[in-house]
Amino acid sequence: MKREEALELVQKQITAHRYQHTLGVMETAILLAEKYGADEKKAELAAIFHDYAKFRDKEEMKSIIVDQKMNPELLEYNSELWHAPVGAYLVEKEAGITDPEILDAICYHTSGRPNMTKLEKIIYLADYIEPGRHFPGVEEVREMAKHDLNQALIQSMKNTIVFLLKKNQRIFPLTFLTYNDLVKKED
Ligand code: DGI
Ligand code: FE
Ligand code: FE
Repeated sequence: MKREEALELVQKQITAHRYQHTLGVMETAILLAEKYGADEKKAELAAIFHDYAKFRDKEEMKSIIVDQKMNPELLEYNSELWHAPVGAYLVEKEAGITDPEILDAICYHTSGRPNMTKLEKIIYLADYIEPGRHFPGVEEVREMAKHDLNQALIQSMKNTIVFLLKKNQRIFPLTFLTYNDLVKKED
């Protein structure tokens, strides 16, 4: 699918602010793919569609999680986590994207997962460091991303976990599993 067609489909689903974020993730993901040797076209499409389901009704997302037999544990955690796996499902169903690498990058863009592919890492990181992001610690991760994809990813996950802890939010187990997997590989 061409960039313009994908952007048009996504623009109908999300707010103007989220669309600007999406453009930032797209640019960043392409740069990271170029730098770290991943498929730039797949990075572009995964980035464009990564937040496709961000504004879907919670009840609709819940039904999809149940009906499609996704991890039921999702329902016990923050509904902010749902748009990633639900997005992967809807992007296939509604936008006709069938490439499993792209769909997995969308599915795991919020939690990550153990044994992430390069494309999955790139989408996770691009989502975190795109130019429109301004939270504490993001500049450090941007610097790391210039040299080491895994170190940058570990730092962004650390920041996210600490951020959630400070808000007294529970951490989705897959987030911890991802973090542990990445750190283990750096030993
Ligand atoms: O959709 P975005 O805002 O671009 O970013 P995202 O998909 O990475 O994250 C969406 C939200 O999910 C964000 O507010 C943080 C939250 N989140 C990420 N990991 C976890 C989490 N929430 C819980 N409870 N547990 C997690 O492990
Ligand atoms: Fe997201
Ligand atoms: Fe995002």
